[in-house]
Amino acid sequence: MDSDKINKLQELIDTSKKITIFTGAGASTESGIADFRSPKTGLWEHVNPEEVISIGSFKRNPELFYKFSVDAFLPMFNAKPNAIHELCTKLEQKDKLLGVITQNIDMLHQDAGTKKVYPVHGTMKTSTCIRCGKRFDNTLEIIEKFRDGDDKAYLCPQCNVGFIKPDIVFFGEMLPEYELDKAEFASYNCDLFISFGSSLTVMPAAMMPTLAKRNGAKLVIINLTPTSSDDIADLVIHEKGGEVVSKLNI
Ligand code: CNA
Repeated sequence: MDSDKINKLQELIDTSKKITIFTGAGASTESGIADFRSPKTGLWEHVNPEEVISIGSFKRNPELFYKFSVDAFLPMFNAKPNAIHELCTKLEQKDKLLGVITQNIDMLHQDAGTKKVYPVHGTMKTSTCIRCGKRFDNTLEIIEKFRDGDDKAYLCPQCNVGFIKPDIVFFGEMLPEYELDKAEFASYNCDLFISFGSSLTVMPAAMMPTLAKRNGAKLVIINLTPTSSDDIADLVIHEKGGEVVSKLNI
């Protein structure tokens, strides 16, 4: 690992007062959760999530989504936070964290104890009936029941006709307004913006680093592979995020 880059990152963190961290699926791979786009292990190697995780397809055929969920999302429920999630909590305790914007739906930031987390793509932990709006706090149980052969596990027990959908943003749905507002505020008002493990292709990921940069923040991108925002960053590190964090002194 390039020690000059680590030293520069350390200095940027030490001299910044309002840090915004952005995390994508690559921030959770070191917790054992596959991302979408990594070659071989990425979930897009086998299916096209834009089809399986689309609201139109879910309304027609929820089974497709639940079949995908057994492999793709069940591992999330046993995962533990890693060094990246812990870094966010430490920065918050030192009063240096403006917020964590996350595309992740695994709740690992909240599990690590960070409070100012804006999950712009929602969470897998809870679900809602798309017909009558009944809330469920047991997505894990529903997916497990489906895995174990109950092929109507996703049918709402309250209205008996609606499908139970995890509270994540599907392709074709709007992003949650409150989280998006907070995420934009945290991007506009930070003095340092660090992105961990995102290909920065999906909205709003593609836009947040630019917002931060435009308002004078320093921009750091830590991602195994090149991203679409590397060219505007002050520091780019193509390494595993958790390994980078383990070299820091926070
Ligand atoms: P992505 O498009 O899958 O990209 C992830 C990026 O992370 C890739 O460019 C990888 O090279 C990189 N990467 C993988 N491992 C590491 C690592 N250890 N350190 C640094 N970089 C790494 O993921 P995005 O978040 O950009 O895409 C957005 C989707 C994926 C969102 O809608 C998420 O909700 C969705 N997703 C979330 C999870 C989760 O909650 N953990 C898992 C899978 C997919």
